Amino acid sequence: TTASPPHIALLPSAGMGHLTPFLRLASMLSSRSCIVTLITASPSVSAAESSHISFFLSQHPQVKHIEFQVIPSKPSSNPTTDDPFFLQFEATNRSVHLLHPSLASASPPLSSIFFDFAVASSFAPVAADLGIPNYIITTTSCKFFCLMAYLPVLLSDPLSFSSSLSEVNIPGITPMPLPSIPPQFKNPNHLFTSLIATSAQALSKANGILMNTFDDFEPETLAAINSGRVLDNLPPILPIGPLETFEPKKVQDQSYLPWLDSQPAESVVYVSFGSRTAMSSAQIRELSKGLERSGYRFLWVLKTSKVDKDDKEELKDLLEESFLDRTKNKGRVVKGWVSQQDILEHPAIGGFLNHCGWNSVMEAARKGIPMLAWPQHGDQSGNAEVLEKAGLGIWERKWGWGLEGLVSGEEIGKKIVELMEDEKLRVLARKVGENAGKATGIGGKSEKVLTEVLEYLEQ
Ligand code: BUP
Repeated sequence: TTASPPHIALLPSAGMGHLTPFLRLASMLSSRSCIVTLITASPSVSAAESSHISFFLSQHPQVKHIEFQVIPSKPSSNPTTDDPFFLQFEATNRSVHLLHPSLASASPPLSSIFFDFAVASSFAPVAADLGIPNYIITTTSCKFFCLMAYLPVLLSDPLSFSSSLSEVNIPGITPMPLPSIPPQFKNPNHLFTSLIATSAQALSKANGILMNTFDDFEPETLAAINSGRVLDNLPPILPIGPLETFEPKKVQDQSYLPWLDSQPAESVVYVSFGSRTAMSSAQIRELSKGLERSGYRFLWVLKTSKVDKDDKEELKDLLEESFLDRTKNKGRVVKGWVSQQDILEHPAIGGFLNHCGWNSVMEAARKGIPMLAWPQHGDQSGNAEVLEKAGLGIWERKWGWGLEGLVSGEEIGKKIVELMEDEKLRVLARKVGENAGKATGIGGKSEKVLTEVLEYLEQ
């Protein structure tokens, strides 16, 4: 008999950084004729998440959808954080057992379930009970993943994050400088820390860990973790990136695209800090000075709140009118959601000033766009290290965590000039783009890894 295509359920967790790779993978699986069920938590934290889920489903009518209500958390019950995304991780963990009946009765029966690292601890028992292979998806770099996987060991030694040490040692991989470690990791009771440490304990129970990265981008780290040097109880780490984007082009009102069309090739710096960074108004002003000082053309996507629904400020309240006036031929400042994919694909873009959210890094890698890394929080400094080492960009370490200090316009301006004028970097970044294309092309390493997983699930 011929094998029938597998039925795969996907369970993302909160935030666009987590949802995006799941939607992309869901689209890839669906186009490889898998039966796909997308499971989403309701209500979602941001407006971007709900609109992207609806849009994805409208583009993929063949994909089944299960929506489940999360049991909300009381912010006061977690004194360590008021981050709505972290609270949603926790709430999702408290709610995923509710999914058991609908998953057990899925038709055709599920062949496998792919779920986010952030819900691994509570969902692993459900997956085990269903008796089907299960895969954890992690939405960060392999390097930062190593740190998360090893976190329980680090937390068991009070000296691991001692400020007398300059770096954190994880067996098998290059040590991580202490300033690159998220500050919350020093507090084992912080919700972010305890969530990651608890999720890490579930890793050994999965059939594999799927990762949006590729072998040429993080060769040493992938080799170390897959040879058991980091931890000896992990399942195979499966690099399948950079994930293909499915978002059709030019679906929103993108008034900046005609402007980009009229700019010379590789002349524009694209500036974005992702969906969850609320930059201070003082830093926004310095950034505007830096962009103007650099003399380069720019497209700047500006956000002022952690959750998009709270973003009420208008450009004229954030930036001096005289700045907008002086730069009206040189740049565009945009509020709201943009299609980053369309922007990064545009020939006018020559550099990317970014927070190093891992999806953004992989999108820049696919296109070979040189980056100026300015990590803001979480995994982003770890990711910055990776992209710098891979030749995709530069990073000014002394800027520290973006959300903690203030970098002057003068420094920002200088660094932008450095980014845009570094011809060697441009060549290296282009090479990264070629390697990314090879990895996902027919017979490429990432493509083979995914094909093997799907063949295994077909049997
Ligand atoms: Br903002 C924004 N348009 O306006 P990251 C983001 N994106 O297409 P984050 C847009 O959302 P975490 C916008 O291309 C990427 O695929 C962007 O994910 C897209 O950063 C995704 O880059 C954002 O990983 O998440 O949102 O800060 O903190 O989880 O890394």
